[in-house]
Amino acid sequence: MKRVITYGTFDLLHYGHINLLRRAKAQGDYLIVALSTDEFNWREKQKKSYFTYEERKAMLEAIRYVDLVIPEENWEQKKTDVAKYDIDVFVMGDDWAGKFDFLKDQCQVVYLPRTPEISTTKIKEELHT
Ligand code: C2G
Repeated sequence: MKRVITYGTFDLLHYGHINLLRRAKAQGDYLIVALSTDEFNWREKQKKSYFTYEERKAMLEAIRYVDLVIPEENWEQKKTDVAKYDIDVFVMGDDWAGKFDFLKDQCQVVYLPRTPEISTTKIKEELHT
C-alpha cells in the first residue's frame, strides 16, 4: 500500500483544499493529513483559524480522500512522521515548492499546483465587504 502524507491548516475548507486532497490521494492508496493544531497555527503561523482543530479534523475526516488525520504540532515533526507512518509520498501545494526537499532522502516529495483564485484569506476579505 502506497502511503501519502500532506500538512496544512485547512480552515474554512474550500475547493482548493479539496483539489489538493484529491490529487494527493491519487499519488497512492492511503492519505494521512497532518492538521495544524490551534496552538501551532498561532505560535508558528500567527494564524487564528476560524474553526477549532476538532472542528477542522471532523470536516477532513468526512472527505472521501482522507484516511487518517493526525495533529501537526511543530515544523520539525515531518521527518519523524514520514518514518513513523512509513510514508512513500509527501505532498504539498507548490506555494511550498522546495521547502521540504530535505525529505527526499526518505520519500518522494511532490509539489502540486495550487488552485488559483481561492484562499481562506480571500474568503475572509470578501465576507468583510
Ligand atoms: N492549497 C491549494 N490551493 C489553494 C489553497 C490551498 O492547493 N487555493 C493547498 C496548500 O498549498 C496546502 C494545502 O492546500 O498544500 C493546505 O493549505 P493551508 O491550510 O493554507 O496550509 P498552510 O497554512 O500552508 O500549512 O507544515 C506545512 C503547513 O502546515 C502548511
